[in-house]
Amino acid sequence: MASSPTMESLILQLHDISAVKFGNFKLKSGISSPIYIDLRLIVSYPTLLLQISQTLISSLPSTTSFDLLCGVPYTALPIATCISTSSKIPMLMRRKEIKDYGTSKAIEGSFSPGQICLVVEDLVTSGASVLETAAPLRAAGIKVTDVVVMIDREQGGRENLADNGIALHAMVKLTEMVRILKDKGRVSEETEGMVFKFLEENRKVAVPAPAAAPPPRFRVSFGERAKITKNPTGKRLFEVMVKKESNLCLAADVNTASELLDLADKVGQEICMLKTHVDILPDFTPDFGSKLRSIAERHNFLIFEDRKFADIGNTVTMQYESGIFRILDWADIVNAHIISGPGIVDGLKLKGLPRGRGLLLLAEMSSAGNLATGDYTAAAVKIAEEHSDFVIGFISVNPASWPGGPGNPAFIHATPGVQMVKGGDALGQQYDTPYSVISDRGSDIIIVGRGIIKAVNPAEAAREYRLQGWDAYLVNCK
Ligand code: 5BU
Repeated sequence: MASSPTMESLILQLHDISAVKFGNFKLKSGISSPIYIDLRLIVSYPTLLLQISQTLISSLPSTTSFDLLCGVPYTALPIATCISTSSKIPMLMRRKEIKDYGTSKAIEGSFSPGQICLVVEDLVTSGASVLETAAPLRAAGIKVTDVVVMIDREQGGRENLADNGIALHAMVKLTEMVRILKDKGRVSEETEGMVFKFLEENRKVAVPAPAAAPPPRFRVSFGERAKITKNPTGKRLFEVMVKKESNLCLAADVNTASELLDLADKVGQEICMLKTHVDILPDFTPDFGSKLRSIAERHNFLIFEDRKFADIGNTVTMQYESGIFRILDWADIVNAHIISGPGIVDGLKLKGLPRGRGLLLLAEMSSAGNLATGDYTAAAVKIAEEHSDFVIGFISVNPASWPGGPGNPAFIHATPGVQMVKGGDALGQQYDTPYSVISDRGSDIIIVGRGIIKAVNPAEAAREYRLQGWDAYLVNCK
């Protein structure tokens, strides 16, 4: 791409002040890099700082609109300040040291919820630090849709940010910058080759996502879907979602029953559903169910025991109703594999339907290498249609990619494997973002466990997930 002279001169100046260096550098991650970029230095060169700020803002498409600016601390703060003073657009500051932004003031400056804030950053690699700044802004009700950055390292940041509903606008891409330096005789062709090779080898290989299906043109609102759902629990779930503006289910995988009850009370107002694995609680007592139900009533959420029944019909009737856990007594919703065939649904329905309970079928799973795909998923849909009085929907991962898309709007889709940034754990779990799960992949409910439980302030984290999940729902809503 041909670059403007201004851009060239900026890049040459960055090289002059050693903000961009070539050699052999050991990065924080331990790997050796042939290029090192340190943009903190620009504060010592006010003319350059000002020029960069002006070029940055002019690299935004004219259609980008915003009311506020916020620099990612610390390097981008002076850049954002320059843009703000010259454009007269007010600035906000995010306090870097505050992680649990619920209890302390995380955002400095004045704003009103609903305003749009442009994030300003110096260098984007994975996009994680931009997301760290976007999170408290969004939690405060500010809209974040665009980020402008000096240098895009082209290592997955653009994609990660897009997955979170943020468009990346870069003044220059790293490869373009190196090419300019080579063309101007600042680096040899060999060095350029080494940098390109390094970038190629360290390009964050995103888990090849199933081809992202185009966003559904529109979705029938949850309120409308409540009206067409036959099962009373399915109906109630849609109604609760509308009332609380929440499509967040907490996966309450904590160590004890008492911790679970405590957590349920803390995050109860943010969620439409709480998911349990009751067999991991060492202090389970027969009154657990009634205690959890009274919290659920107080905060108006449903209880989903993620029991994943898998046996023949006759056995699951007993597993559902009896034993130590007596799941039927307290869980509004349970789920089942269909590996054993439709008899499992008949068995669970026999006990569940008279009590008004609902069932989710496992049509897909979030873990790497799982076998719930293709024909298996299609079989789950068929069984659900045959039992739409009891089956309320599916555990799904990417319903937009199914042959019939998310399909019958009476069915609800709930998706586990959700965190703020794509990734996974060491045991095969795969994470996608709330925005991608709901808006791109056509699901309805995000199921979040460790993203909330391990947060410093789970209630605030839950609020953040709720807002993101709900915003993503509204994107395609009629
Ligand atoms: P996490 O901490 O957000 O990774 O927790 C995910 C929860 O969802 C956890 O309770 C799992 O048992 C559950 N889960 C899942 O991760 N993937 C699946 O396909 C199904 C359930 Br089904």
